[in-house]
Amino acid sequence: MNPIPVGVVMGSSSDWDTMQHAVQILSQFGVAHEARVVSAHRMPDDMFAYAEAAAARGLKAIIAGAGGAAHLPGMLAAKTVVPVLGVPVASKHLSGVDSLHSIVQMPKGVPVATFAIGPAGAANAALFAVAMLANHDDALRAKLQAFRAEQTEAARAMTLPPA
Ligand code: RP5
Repeated sequence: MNPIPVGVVMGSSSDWDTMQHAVQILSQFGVAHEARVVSAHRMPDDMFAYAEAAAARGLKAIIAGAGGAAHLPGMLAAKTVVPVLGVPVASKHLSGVDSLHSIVQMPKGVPVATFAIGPAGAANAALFAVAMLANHDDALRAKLQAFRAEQTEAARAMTLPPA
């Protein structure tokens, strides 16, 4: 069986509304993936185990979403050299600015590629993972180019209501 190239993890099932947008993109591009809850604070041993096994399991990218004190992406990155793509989930009280700062402000030497707060960030993290895999997969690159071309055509076809 081929290894799964992309893991999608999140701190809580409450992050799914946001993170499902990453999973939808991966499904759309036919990229095999797994999705699971791996909480940094509530199940830290599982988080370390996931990170420690990631490279040997064949994961090429980990998309990690979390909200509030969003330590999951950074702590995964601390334990694996598999690229971690961080998605700040919008939080109840601070609207995800807390999540963004928690994920983006990594110390020099342990990078997390950080995306926008919310669904756009989740979708873009998945598109970025697709682009990484497409470096070694011509068919996937063609799909990505077609996706971008469709987007361009959709934007060109946009009309505005009369003023
Ligand atoms: C974080 O705490 C999760 O990533 C989630 O965004 C946030 C709230 O979690 P729940 O209390 O909804 O489970 O760890």
